Amino acid sequence: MKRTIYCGNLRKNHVGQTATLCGWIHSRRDHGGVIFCDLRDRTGLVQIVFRPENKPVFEKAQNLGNEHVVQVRGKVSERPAGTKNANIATGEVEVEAIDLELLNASKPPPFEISEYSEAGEEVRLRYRYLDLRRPPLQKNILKRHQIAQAIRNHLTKEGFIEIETPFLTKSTPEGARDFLVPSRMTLGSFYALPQSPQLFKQILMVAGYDKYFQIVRCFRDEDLRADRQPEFTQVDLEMSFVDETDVIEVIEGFVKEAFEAATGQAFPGPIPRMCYDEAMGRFGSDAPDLRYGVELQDFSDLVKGYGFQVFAKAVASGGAVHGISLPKGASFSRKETDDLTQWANTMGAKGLAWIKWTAGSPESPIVKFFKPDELAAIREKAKAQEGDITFFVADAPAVAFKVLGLLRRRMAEAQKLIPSGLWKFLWVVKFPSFEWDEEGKRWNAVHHPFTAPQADDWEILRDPQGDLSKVRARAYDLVLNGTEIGGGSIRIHRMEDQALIFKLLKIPPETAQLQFGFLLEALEYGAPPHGGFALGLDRFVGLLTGETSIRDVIAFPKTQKGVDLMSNAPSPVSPLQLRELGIKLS
Ligand code: AMO
Ligand code: AMP
Repeated sequence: MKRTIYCGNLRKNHVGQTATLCGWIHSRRDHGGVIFCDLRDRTGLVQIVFRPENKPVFEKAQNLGNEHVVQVRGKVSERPAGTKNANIATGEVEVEAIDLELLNASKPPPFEISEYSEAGEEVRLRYRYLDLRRPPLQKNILKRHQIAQAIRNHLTKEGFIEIETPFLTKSTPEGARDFLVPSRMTLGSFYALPQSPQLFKQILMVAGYDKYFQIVRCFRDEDLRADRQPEFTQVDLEMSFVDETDVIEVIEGFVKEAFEAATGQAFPGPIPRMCYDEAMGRFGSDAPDLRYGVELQDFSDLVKGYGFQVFAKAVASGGAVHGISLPKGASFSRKETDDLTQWANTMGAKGLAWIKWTAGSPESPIVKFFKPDELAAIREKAKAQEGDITFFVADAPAVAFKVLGLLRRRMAEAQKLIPSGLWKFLWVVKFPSFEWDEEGKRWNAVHHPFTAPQADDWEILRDPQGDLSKVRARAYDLVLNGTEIGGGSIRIHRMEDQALIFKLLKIPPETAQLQFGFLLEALEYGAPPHGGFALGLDRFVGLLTGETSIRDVIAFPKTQKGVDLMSNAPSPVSPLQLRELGIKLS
């Protein structure tokens, strides 16, 4: 190593020593014959002093530009009184340069390498290596390492074995589109990049490696958002001879280690559990944010006999009327409630009714449809105080939950109801196994088709008239502050059970055979009962570092359009490459 110490580690106790530093020129200031440079490496900055008495070195220093790479040997000295800088960790010392070697020059960077960058994300992603020199990103990347390390250490200590699984493989049914890789050696055939190692980890259980884990890249071709990347990382694990409680215990173990490594705070565990139905009913979401109240209420039974036909008819036709009350919402203007109504329409609601509980009588275009005692009953059910507003959606329960769940979140953000510094973990359990796909007129698996149903629900499955919407899965999702950060389940481990699920999902045996025949075959060779989980590492690190986008915790992320602005991937390939793959573009 050319360096003897990192810039950011120099302190008063090094005074008198000679140090060799390597790094980037952060800034240079000429002060009446003395040159001061801030030298930066990944630990921070230190001030270097070049004096004219040391002529050859001083002359070299005159040509230093920002982001030039240098090696400096010098004597550590205490800064004179009045020149100390309390804002930086090395602010009590400086280095009197003895030697200077320019290792490489730099073009002027397109944006300032500093804590706060005004530069837009596009230019930062194009020059990601410069962006990554900035302290906030360095902190995130380092924290990500510490979190991954804590998880790896913990799972290893618990007896888990890290095993790699293939990237060039077959499609995994996690519900997104696959990224395909054409095969040159088998023209016309394609590998699929794995959406997760789901099939392989189950097969590892059949193979007897009963505690598997992997910190692994997954690939999904889906529409991207702040918390979604086309390639992302999971902490993936699988165990044999376990039930939900065993898996959850292991996960809480490594999540605790990671949380404490990242935040230095005590882990707020054990993590409470909530059934899916309760989560939807109270929060309108399967990933509820428990940092604030504002819970949904079910008004269906109350309003079904009242005179307001929109509500009564909705209940009569099998729908429901749900609502939420927002503290101090009575001050909303007509424009604000109109805008919200319009927004609710775009989210799929037929309407958004509201009542303002003002000091006099309640205000709303719909109050005229209710008698005074009915309004009083509604207000009581709504738990509304004077000055609040209650919003109502009358629709199929799924629509009402969705719109009110989104409204709850939108209002909490707008009204600043979310306290900072709170960490609310939650297990959501007993998900429905299946959801009805109106377009395809078929049932789809909510998780993946290998998820076991609750033991009691096999009866419904085996009954040809059984109502599949009632079947509950042995699935569990981990939620942190309203974001789903992971999910898993106990799996089906008997071939005949799996075959029944495929039949109910209308997956023809040929298709099942083609897509995951290898798993089905493996199930016939002594598959043990098993279950597992996958944590979305990017999302978890994003939340722990307080970032709003997971792009800020990934070294080389892609844009919303799936583009790597630095390497320019994806990009066209040469005609020769296409010919070799037997591909013609249309
Ligand atoms: P699931 O599909 O729920 O489960 O994925 C697990 C977790 O991965 C994260 N995640 C993502 N993060 C960033 N970008 C994405 N595009 C993305 N997609 C998912 C989420 C999610 O909770 N094989 C199962 C796990 C199992 O059953 O063991 C699986 O992949 O945080
Ligand atoms: P209308 O009778 O259609 O003029 O509706 C009267 C009020 O009820 C309006 O404020 C609508 O926004 C509201 N409304 C209509 N349909 C629904 C619905 N499905 N859920 C909630 N409110 C609704």
